[in-house]
Amino acid sequence: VSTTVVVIGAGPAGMTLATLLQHSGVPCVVLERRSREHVAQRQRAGIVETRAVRMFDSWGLADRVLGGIPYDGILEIRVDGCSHLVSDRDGSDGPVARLCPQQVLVQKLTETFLEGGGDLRFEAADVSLHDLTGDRATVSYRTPDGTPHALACDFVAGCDGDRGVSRTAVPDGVLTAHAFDHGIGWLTVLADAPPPAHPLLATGPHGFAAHFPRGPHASRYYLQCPPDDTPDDWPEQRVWDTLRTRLGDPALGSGPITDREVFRLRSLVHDPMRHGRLFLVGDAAHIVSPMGGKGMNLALYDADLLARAVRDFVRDGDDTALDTYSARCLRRVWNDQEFSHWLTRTLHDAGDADPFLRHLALARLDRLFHSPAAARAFAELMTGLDPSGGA
Ligand code: FAS
Repeated sequence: VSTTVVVIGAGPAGMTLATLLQHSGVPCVVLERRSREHVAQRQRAGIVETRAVRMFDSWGLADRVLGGIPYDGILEIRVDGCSHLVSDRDGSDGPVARLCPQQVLVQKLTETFLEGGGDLRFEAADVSLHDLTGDRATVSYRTPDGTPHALACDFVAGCDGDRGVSRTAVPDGVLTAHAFDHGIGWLTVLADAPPPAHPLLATGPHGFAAHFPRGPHASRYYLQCPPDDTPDDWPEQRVWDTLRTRLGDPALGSGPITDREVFRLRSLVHDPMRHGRLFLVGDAAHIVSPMGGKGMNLALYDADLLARAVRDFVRDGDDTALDTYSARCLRRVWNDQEFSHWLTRTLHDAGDADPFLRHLALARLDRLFHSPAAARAFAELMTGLDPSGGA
């Protein structure tokens, strides 16, 4: 059997790409390892940035695929208990960011794709890629009953995340991995607890904490912790006590904790994001610390570029955008890596770092809170509309 694009992975990258390809009349097949139920409940990101909202809007899909509520653009940064509000409003016209939980976006994209007759195959096992530099590529896999299948295609989109199979199909020495480990651990907690009025980042002598909305009755929290901690080191009472101390809010509401994991803040970029007929999209190509809220939004950016590039090739035989896909994605990836790195370093150094670094970080925040030019630059980075990241 053959198609134009085989999309591996049905997360934000895969389902955005598949829906945009479908919208462009380009045939594709999506192969997802897990079940629909499992993918639908995977809770991670919570903000679709302004640029991504306008991207869906430009495709005429925003109302169909974006749930949640408009984001008022206000971010609260609390330094040593003192609150400062910064805004992502940059004065540009058009729809604004949305507080749309990642699983809501993925569910709506999946519904839209399937309602449009899309070919999405869940529980596809042992996916493997072949002939990526030949005249046509082949993707083989097994259905749950063990039956082997093979799909011939013009392009393979590796949307299978950081631990997927597509990147491993690239011969050694082709990709360069640029990795950075901040040496910082975060405990991330999901709870059915009242969300904050605005996304909140807090830093001070007791360390970093954050509180984000994840729907009308849920919250995601982050707590800086030793990188080698495990969730067992953080029983419920310690979580709430530490959050109340670091957020400077003794009356912080609590609720049942529904997920808890510890991870190291790390960044990773694979270059190039293409090998022959394989195009890497989203986390399969890059990982960024959640601080800047850019991980999922970068996946949406890559998917938009690849959909337009494949459409240009299929419709007009023009492969220019395919040839420049990797360079254009990487320009934004590094721009967002730099923003996330800056924010991660600043908010952690302003807390319990060595005195000189702490003063540097406090000076950066002071500039952000008092200089209109610094606030505007920050707003552009928050919205994703900054021109330095590419169109
Ligand atoms: P995903 O990992 O989401 O999806 C990959 C898909 O491929 C999965 O469905 C997987 O099952 C499938 N797959 C894997 N291997 C396969 C195989 N061999 N065959 C077939 N299918 C396969 N980002 C933000 O922007 N803001 C945040 O606040 C934020 N918070 C986060 C919190 C946590 C705890 C984590 C872990 C991440 C967070 N992120 C955040 C980043 C995250 O949202 C990713 O950027 C986003 O999921 C990337 O989407 P995809 O590239 O589609 O990868």
